[in-house]
This record gives sequence, C-alpha cells and structure tokens, in this order.
Amino acid sequence: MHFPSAAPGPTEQLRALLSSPKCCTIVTHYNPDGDAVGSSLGLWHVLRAAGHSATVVFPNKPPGFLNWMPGIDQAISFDTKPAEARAAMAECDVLFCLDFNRTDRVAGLEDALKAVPMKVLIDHHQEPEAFANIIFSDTSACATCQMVVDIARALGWDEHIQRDCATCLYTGIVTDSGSFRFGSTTAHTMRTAAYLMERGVIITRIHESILDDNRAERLKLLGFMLNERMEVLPELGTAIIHLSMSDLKRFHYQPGDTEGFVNYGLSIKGIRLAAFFLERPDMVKISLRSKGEVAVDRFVKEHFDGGGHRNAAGGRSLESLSATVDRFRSLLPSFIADQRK
Ligand SMILES: [Mn+2]
Repeated sequence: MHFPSAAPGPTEQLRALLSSPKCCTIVTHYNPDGDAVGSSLGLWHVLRAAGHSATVVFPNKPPGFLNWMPGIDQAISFDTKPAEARAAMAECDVLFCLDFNRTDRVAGLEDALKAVPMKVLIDHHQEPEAFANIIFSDTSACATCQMVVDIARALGWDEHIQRDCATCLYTGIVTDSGSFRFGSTTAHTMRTAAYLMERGVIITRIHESILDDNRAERLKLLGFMLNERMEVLPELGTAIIHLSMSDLKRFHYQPGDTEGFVNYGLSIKGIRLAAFFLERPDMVKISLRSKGEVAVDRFVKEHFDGGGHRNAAGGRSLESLSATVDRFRSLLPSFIADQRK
C-alpha cells in the first residue's frame, strides 16, 4: 500500500488508537455490495478477536446473495432498525468507514456519521473526501477487503484472522475483482487470496454461494434483457442495455436481481464499453463498465451525476428512461473518439 511518508502514518495512528479496548462501529455505503459487506464483516470479526467491541451498520439491507456471510445476522440495517443504527453510531468511540469516499454515500446516516468525532476511512475509490481523522486510501487496491487484510496484518493481527473473518474478506476480493479477472487484480491480490486460504477459507463454497444462487426468474429476466433490451454498436465498441420498471415487474424482480447484468454487455467480443440503464421510481440508475483505457468515471461525473473507478462507474438521471438512453447515445461518439486520441 502507498501511505504518505509523513510520520506517523495511518497504520501507526490506528495502532495507537486501538492500544486499549474500544467500542467500534463499522459503516459502509448504501446498497452494500460484496466488498462493502465483506470488508465490514471481516473487520468486525478481526476487531472482536483483537479484544474490541464492534457493531456493523448498513445504510440499507444487503442483497440476498450475501445472506450466508458469517456475522451478517448480527449487523444492523438502518432501513429496518433506524433507532438501533443511529445509537450504534452515536455511542461508538471509533467509526470505521469502509468502501466509500464521500459522506453522502451512507444516505440517511450522513448526519450520524458526521457527528462521530473519531472516524477511520478505509477505501479504494478515487478522490476520497477528507472527512476522516485517519485515512487509508489506496485507489490501486482491487477491493477494500484487500486493504483490511493488509491493515490487520500490519497491526500484527494474523492470529485474529480466523476462518469466518477470512471468508468475509475473500468474498469481497472475489466480487470486486470479478473473480480475479479485472485489471485491478495484481500479484498482491493473488497473494492475499492465498493467505486467506491459509487462514481457512473454503473457496468452492464461497464461489458457489456467490455465483450459483440464481432464482429462475432472474435468469429469465437476464434472457429477456439480452434478447429484447440490448443494443450492440460494434463501430463504437459499445453495448447499451436497459430495463424498465414494467420489464422488472413482468419477471418478479427482487432487489439485487440485476447485479452484474452490465457485465454481459462487456463480455461480447470487441466491446470495450457496456452501459446499463435501470428505471427506478425516482430516477434512472446508470452503470458503466469498460475495458483498458476507456475511462468511465470522469464521463459519469460530467454527465450523469456519479463517479467510481476508471473501468466501473455509476450515476443517475432524473430524465425518463428513453431520454436518458438517448442522451447517452448522443454523447457516445465524441466520448469514444476522445478515448482513441
Ligand atoms: Mn469496493
């Protein structure tokens, strides 16, 4: 990891902070994904093993495909238990902020987050806001989970990384690295995964839990989308897919069903950019994925009120679904031309 050289670095600050037992609360971003949930629960396990008390708070409920994760049943979701979630934030000595770079990413918990005097940020997104007292930011890390492993090991906590902890941390690395295939996957990622296997992770079980968890309706929705709602523009190396609320209703949509759908566009030979537009009651949610040098984060920031990583970014639009897709289509040729310069 690349820490600022000015002493003391974040690891030493954290070591000093945790030199006596602390009451820790861990929060992650709204719509928590595998890395958000995995890093939160992984840190929760390791903090407890190291003699601290800890509570995980999610701004809203994680998707069902993560329900099996060790410890998830003891986490508090703000959407179902708002008072408990607020209390956990108000009463902690230290608030760990995992896998997000701006305070508004915790949605309804933003005020509660800002009110905590001691915050520790562990995150791999671009350009983090400096809202925390201790900041671990590594935009080259494939997952926040990988950073949590590095930090725990730097603190000398290897013995506290037991199977359940390692299982959570491995899960986030798998989901955020696209099962070790995105460009963010490094030799260090592989070494971290190997280390977690040595700590007891049973990888077949995790990969099955994550990947072989489809409902038939979800696969039918996917089939419908690929057949009826995907537009491939070979000359622009782009695939555009969209789903309306009535499409979702037809296939008995459940939250999380469209997770990963955008990647099917990117799996087409010659496609370097995939865009997915999902109609919600209050907005259109936009997910962009790209390969290589095609930088989607700035594009989304400029045009669709969002951000992310170079090859994976998300945004939103308050226009209608068709107007949003049309606007994207009209911006596309010059965006692609810029990438080719
Ligand atoms: Mn992440």
